Amino acid sequence: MREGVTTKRALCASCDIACSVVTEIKNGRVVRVRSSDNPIFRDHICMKGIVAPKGFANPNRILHPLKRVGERGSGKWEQVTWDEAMADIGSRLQAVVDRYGPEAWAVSTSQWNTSTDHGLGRRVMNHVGSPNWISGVALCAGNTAAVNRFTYGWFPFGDFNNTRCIVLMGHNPRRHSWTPIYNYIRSAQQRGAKLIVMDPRRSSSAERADIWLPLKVGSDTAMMFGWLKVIIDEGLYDKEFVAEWTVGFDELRQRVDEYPLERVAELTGCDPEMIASAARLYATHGPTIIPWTPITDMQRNSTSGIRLQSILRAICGYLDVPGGELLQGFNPDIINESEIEMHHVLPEAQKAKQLGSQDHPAFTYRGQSAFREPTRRVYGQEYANLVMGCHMATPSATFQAMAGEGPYPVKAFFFLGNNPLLSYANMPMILKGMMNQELIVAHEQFMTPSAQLADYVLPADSWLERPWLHDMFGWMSTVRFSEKSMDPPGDCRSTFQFWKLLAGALGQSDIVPWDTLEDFYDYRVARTGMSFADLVATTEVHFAKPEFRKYEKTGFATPSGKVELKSSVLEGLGFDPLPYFREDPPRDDAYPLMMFTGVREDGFFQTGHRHIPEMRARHPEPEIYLNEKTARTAGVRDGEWVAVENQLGRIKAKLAIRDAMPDDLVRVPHGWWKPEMPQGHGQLSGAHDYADSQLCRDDDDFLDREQGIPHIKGIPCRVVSLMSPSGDAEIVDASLLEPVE
Ligand SMILES: Nc1nc2c(c(=O)[nH]1)N[C@H]1C(S)=C(S)[C@@H](COP(=O)(O)OP(=O)(O)OC[C@H]3O[C@@H](n4cnc5c(=O)[nH]c(N)nc54)[C@H](O)[C@@H]3O)O[C@H]1N2
Ligand SMILES: Nc1nc2c(c(=O)[nH]1)N[C@H]1C(S)=C(S)[C@@H](COP(=O)(O)OP(=O)(O)OC[C@H]3O[C@@H](n4cnc5c(=O)[nH]c(N)nc54)[C@H](O)[C@@H]3O)O[C@H]1N2
Ligand code: SF4
Ligand SMILES: [Mo]
Repeated sequence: MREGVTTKRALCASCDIACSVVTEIKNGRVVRVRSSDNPIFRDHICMKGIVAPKGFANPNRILHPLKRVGERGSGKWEQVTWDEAMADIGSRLQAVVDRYGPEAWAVSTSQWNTSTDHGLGRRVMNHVGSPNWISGVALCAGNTAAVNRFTYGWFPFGDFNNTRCIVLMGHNPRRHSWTPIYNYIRSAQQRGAKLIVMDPRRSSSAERADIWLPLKVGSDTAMMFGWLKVIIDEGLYDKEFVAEWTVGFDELRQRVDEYPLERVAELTGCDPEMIASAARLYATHGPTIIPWTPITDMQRNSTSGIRLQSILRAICGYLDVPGGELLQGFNPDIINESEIEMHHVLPEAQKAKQLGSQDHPAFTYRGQSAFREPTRRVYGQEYANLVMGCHMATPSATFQAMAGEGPYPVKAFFFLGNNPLLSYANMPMILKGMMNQELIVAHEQFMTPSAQLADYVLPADSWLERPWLHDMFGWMSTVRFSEKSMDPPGDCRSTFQFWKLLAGALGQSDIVPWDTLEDFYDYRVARTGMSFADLVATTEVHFAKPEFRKYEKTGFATPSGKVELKSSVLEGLGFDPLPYFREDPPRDDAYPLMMFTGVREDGFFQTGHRHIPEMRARHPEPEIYLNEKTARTAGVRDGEWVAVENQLGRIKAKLAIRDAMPDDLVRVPHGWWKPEMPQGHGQLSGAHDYADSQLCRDDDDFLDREQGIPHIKGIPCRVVSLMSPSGDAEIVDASLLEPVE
């Protein structure tokens, strides 16, 4: 160890996968982040984790509370204290609640960025009386968790260590993208496990796959119907499990019969023989896992797609078996976040007002209420807010209400660790909604385009600067611990402190009665008989005792206690109880190409990290991908600036020719803005030029019916040349590092 350097064990929260890392500290500051010494976690680290000390020490970091002094979005701020800010925020929020009702307050967060929220935001909202909480998890894992419950009551996590086959539906973990999952897949393959990949693009996972199905963008749900057709027709499912533990098999079979392989081949553009081989491999080479994929979280057929994944897992006998899909339940030794949220205090009449719940109820209180009783029966409590996704308002409906388009006004909007303008669909509507607010509060580390529109921007701490008790989003029953490595700079404070201060400012200090985050953690871990300080110092992971086929004792947490292939809950909500496939709406000749947003960039997490020179060097500009033939037809050339346009909006990007792209498909990068560009309404640091949310539609043809989430994997568009370059400043030397993909 170098002189004067001490170390701490931490969990990286620079993305949402929480790698175990070691921080090296000198003179009270973290100088290096490296991979954990524990062999279980070694090599779970990526460039974003490594660059964290530099990223958080960047001069752009917001260090003090800022209060807007000019017009909204004028970029004029004055520095205030937390006390001054919170007193004013408390009274202005109270005024909104008094005038319009508590439902006029909406909050948007994402779990990982605000890792010390722990359900306290919901707890405060539930006491105030607002159901209108939204999150990026509506497009990413939270919604999958909610939809998985329809079939078997919980959200399984794949047993990567023992599985014999892995199916990636679009999902493409890489060395610098969800590194632990990438490492698990690589080591499973080294053990001999098979890999099946569905991806329209020849991704790096597709290249390593035993079977690659190059399906049409957005057609995953049709593909799974094809698999089921083969598996059911050829009798490759677990007949005993189906007979004993499922309901609705005959109806499912009838629905599946509507999808003969020729039809599936047409809908997906894949060879029927290949579809059949993949299905046979899935069913016969088990236990197989279909790890959660965000790709089916963001499609028109998302609910059916996620349901079909659940159905495949169940009928092939992979639920809760070693090497299969583990239904872990809560860790019994800690107070879980669903308990902290206290959903029972929010009156039913307020729950019923949750935005979006009438038209698209799947993950709202209304859609999930049928699971309260079964969840109590199996998991011992009524509310299981897995991955925070099981009691959300619908984002699009929330922004419409904010914009004054009914059903009632929303007039105060808070966002924590979230960049709403860029992180949902239909940025024009989000912008309209934000400009129509009486109070906007942001808890942020950086002046994002969204924060630029706030009344208050409150400075957030980072994962280096706080301890963390990570309960794996309530999804798995492991609990992990992170030490605080250094003090936060300036006036930066944790999300825990944010909610504590807000509860105080609303005159309701008793809602968050703990003085410090550590006190709160002591309360949460009391059942272990240890303090948080002891646990964090001695324990890397706290496991619940592993048990398999727990359903044999408890049944499944569905109304029937069985796996519901035909969902009684969806039927009760007035939806088709069986999965189905909605085809693309008729095309407009003016938009001959299809786009998707995604292919995550190594150096950034979502909309963040654009301020870090080392990361920007890898991706100085937003890039769209086309193959050579499509570029030629569109009349655009490699390296030139182009516009991508559709009925909703337009973005600019540089064109990169990639032969891994299929014909007529455009990859649009997610979440682009440039911190170095002018702030404020008008430019929003380049968000108006580059943000993909301007192309992500949320009209009915582009919304999943049950959940109301947008279809961002397959949007018609066109690509046109921009004759004059945008004049954007060159950022840094792009040759510093070679791109990986
Ligand atoms: N470095 C880095 N790592 C990250 C992130 C980051 O921002 N940066 N973000 C993290 C987060 S929050 C997430 S959700 C994940 C996302 O990570 P992934 O799930 O890997 O998602 P993407 O990289 O967007 O795209 C994966 C693949 O989906 C394919 N694809 C596009 N449309 C479709 C479709 O309709 N069907 C199918 N089957 N495939 C399709 C694309 O061609 C691409 O190869 O990455 C995580 N990891
Ligand atoms: N249009 C469109 N929308 C999408 C997607 C898409 O591809 N296209 N992808 C979806 C996916 S997969 C996801 S995961 C979501 C993600 O949605 P978000 O969670 O909103 O995404 P981020 O870009 O990570 O925004 C997080 C903000 O949190 C700040 N932050 C980071 N750490 C902390 C912290 O410790 N405390 C606080 N208070 N703030 C912090 C960062 O500076 C950043 O500005 O977006 C979804 N939305
Ligand atoms: S993959 Fe990278 S950014 Fe994500 S937790 Fe691990 S080290 Fe941090
Ligand atoms: Mo995500």
